[in-house]
Amino acid sequence: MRGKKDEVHAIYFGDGATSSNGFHSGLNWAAVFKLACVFVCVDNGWAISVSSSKQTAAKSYADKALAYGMPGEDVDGNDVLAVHAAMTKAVERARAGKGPSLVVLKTYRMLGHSSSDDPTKYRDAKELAYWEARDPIEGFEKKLLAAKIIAKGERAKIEAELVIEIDAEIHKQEAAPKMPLKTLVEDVYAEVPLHLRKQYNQFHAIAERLGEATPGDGAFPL
Ligand SMILES: Cc1ncc(C[n+]2csc(CCOP(=O)(O)OP(=O)(O)O)c2C)c(N)n1
Ligand SMILES: [Mg+2]
Repeated sequence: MRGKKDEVHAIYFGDGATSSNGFHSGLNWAAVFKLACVFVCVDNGWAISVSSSKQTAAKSYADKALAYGMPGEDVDGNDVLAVHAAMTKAVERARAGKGPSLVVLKTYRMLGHSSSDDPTKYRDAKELAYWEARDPIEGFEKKLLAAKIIAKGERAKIEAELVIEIDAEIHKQEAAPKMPLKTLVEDVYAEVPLHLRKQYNQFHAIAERLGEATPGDGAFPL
């Protein structure tokens, strides 16, 4: 609501998040107030070890949009152009003041949820092979080669250039000053509530003891 007139916000979340209260109240609120946003569910079929069949009885996560009065669309998340087309449509709708949409990108998570998760414990190797054959980058490269937009070997060159660009940004951010510790509790409420001020002050005492606090990180008055 505070955004500039042509500003549109995309909210990305996994299939697992669709069972949380925030998903339902967020979609409902955004639709009622016709907010300029696009909800993007990255549906990889698994929420850590919980499969989508245990997550929802709906045919698709996109069907949930109907209840909130917004369009919901299932998209092949491994097809770059299909994703671009669906997002363009949803962004234009939001920008025109017609309200939010839910875009569900069907894809797969090739690795675990995190480095401490072992997906071989709950997933079938056949499923992995099925998705391996549908790698979105391989597929897009094939399309670009067939359309003669890129030449053979050009992908490696693009990748090398991107690694250099990402590396430079990482070095820049690593050298940037640390964020003030207080931002841990200052980014949600207009005024930091008492329970967070108390928690922060305890945390700040520890940070000071460990030499991690800098001037300006000082405790809140209670
Ligand atoms: C509000 C909240 N509830 C529960 C959790 C615990 N939790 C962490 S990840 C996760 C599943 C997330 O599923 P998804 O977004 O589909 O992630 P993926 O396994 O695909 O990486 C859950 C329930 C959490 N982090 N926050
Ligand atoms: Mg998931």
